[in-house]
Amino acid sequence: MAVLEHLTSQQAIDLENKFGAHNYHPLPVVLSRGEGVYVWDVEGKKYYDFLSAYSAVNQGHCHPKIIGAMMDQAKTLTLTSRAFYNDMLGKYEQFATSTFGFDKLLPMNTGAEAVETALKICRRWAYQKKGIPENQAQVIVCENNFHGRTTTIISFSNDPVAREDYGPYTEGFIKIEYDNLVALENALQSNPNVAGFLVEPIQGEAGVYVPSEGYLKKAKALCEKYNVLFIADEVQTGIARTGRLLATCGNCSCENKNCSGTPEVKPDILILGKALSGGVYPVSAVLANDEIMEVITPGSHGSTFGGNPVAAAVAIAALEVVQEEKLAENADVLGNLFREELNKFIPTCDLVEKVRGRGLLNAIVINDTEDSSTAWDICMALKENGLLAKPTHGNIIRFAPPLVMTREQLMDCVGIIINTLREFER
Ligand code: IF1
Repeated sequence: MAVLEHLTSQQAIDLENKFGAHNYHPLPVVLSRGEGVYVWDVEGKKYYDFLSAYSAVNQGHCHPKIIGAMMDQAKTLTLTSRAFYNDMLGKYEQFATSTFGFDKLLPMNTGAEAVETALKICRRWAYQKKGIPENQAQVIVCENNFHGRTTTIISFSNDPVAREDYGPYTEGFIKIEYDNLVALENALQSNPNVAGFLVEPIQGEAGVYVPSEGYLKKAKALCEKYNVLFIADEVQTGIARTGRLLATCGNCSCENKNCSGTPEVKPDILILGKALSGGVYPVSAVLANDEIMEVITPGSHGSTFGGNPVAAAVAIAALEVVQEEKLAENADVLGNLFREELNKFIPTCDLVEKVRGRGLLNAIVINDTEDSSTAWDICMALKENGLLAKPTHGNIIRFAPPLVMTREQLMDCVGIIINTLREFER
């Protein structure tokens, strides 16, 4: 078989099963094209994408401005390594730091790399600035967190599937209940060596858990009280996904007139990824102010591809699209509409317990046992009806379309979702 000849869906699936590691259990759909809110399978069937590659394609599939920026740069200079300067990185760093309101940016590639980078910065700040004894730094994390798949990150996961049989595990983490300020203060009071608090503004993978109003702001205040760094993992919630440029909305410059206008909390360290590139190229970043970022000195951290010219060009274009197309505002308005429509439907259907989320990061909780296949079966039926979504844990289905969706498209999708759920009514 010639490598690039056209495959049927089943042929493509068979190839992956035979030659690829089985580290995923994908929905049985083989995609070959994406444009805006739509994707097509190899047989030419069209779908609404309601996952957006886990919120990496916020700007829509193959956004022409981002693709154009990538192509122009790729034809000019792709990679220099950081052994030399390049003419794109500084421009990107200036644009991104002014967009998010920080002094400095450390460029990486994947979200997990950025999380690891943030943990290294936090630990080094703890030893060099806070005076915590060497190798004693502790970072507080939340139960049911998801921050990536590296050995250190899964060391503080409580998801057995992500963690088991990968030991020995990295030490230096304290787990507390999410959205529990008493638990946070207790951990801060009883551990003199706490360096940082790493938290998702909304726990995406856990099932789109939105914390109580004011949780992030009060958590940041506790971190300030105990001289601990507040580290926001906005890899999934950032870049306009939740109806604001950032879910923490720290001094951002978003155009969203619906924004509360009162930045809830400004992280000491901000972690970005996924839609920082519009899903076009692996780009992640860690942002902090000088007094924190200055602990990173030449040779103390790096990456072959981190900050490469293509990544820089793509990220600039991806952030410009967010601002030019007012994606945060659109996500805010359409997210409210989505939850409003589903909340009208839910009382008429015993299959669905609730809908929750912020902006266009939402989920429905299916009224069934954790181990039931109902959520999966619903996603299979949604696929047949032209909409792609996937369960997170157990009986929760995440709905996260690209932020470029129109009101008409959203209402079309609401119709597909409701009609599909009705097929499963008992
Ligand atoms: C998979 C989950 C989502 C993230 C947050 C860091 C990372 C992620 C908040 C790491 C990545 C991805 C990873 C992907 C599926 C997806 C995911 F289901 F795994 F948990 F979105 F919820 N922080 N999330 O959500 O970024 O290294 O992947 O670039 O691993 O299956 P990454």
